[in-house]
Amino acid sequence: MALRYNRGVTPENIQELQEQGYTILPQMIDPAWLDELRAAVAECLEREGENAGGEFRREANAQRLANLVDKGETFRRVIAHPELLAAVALVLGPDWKLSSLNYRAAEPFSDSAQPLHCDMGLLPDAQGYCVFNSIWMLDDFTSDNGPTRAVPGSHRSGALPPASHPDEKIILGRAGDVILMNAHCWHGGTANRTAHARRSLHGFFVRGDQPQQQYQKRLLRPETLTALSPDLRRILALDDPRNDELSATGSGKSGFLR
Ligand SMILES: O=C(O)CCC(=O)C(=O)O
Repeated sequence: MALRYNRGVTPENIQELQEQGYTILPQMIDPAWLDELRAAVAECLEREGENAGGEFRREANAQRLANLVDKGETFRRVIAHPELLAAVALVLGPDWKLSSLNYRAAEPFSDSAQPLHCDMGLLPDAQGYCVFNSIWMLDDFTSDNGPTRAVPGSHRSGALPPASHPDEKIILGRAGDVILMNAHCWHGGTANRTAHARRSLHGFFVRGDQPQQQYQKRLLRPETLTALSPDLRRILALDDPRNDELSATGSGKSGFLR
């Protein structure tokens, strides 16, 4: 496959996001950062063992880690990426915040029971779209290792999806690419038929009037909080009383995990 380099959010990306509901930004993660992210994920999985993902939910046939903002500067670079944030604002408008930063891998030789879903089970409302996700590929997404699937244009259907759909398409890419998605677009995981985990990070954002999936203010340790820049504090809605009210009781909602 020819090498492609990230050139920012192009007019084609914007058109795909608007019409299809998702687009790919190639090579947002450079090789050194990719190595760092993979190593940081491996370290968290090792350290957390069977508690991994416990700040949120566990999922059969998938490895999960939650609350990654608290687990290293290398992860925090994901949620502050300017091109990502430009795309978030394009879909959600000016009033947005991080909802959660998680890791998910389709386990080797596993079926995914993950149905098509809209994130947090939310539909657009009178104010427009309220959920946006980004899937950061830590491995190539190939036709047989559990790539993400999505139904193009479904973000405009105004409905929640059936578990699967004849028009669903798999989304392929190279390690380092990022899928930007209007998360009302029906999407989900697929089976991994290879011997290797298919790893990814999910940087998930919501409109300001929605609760965070993981209430960042409560989850971040004091030593993390003191290391945050003003921009990161804003991205995480740490100084936003409306977010405290919305998120303190914890939405903890998933589009499909109960
Ligand atoms: O990892 C994937 O391919 C998609 C997973 C997903 O949509 C989710 O966990 O909400």
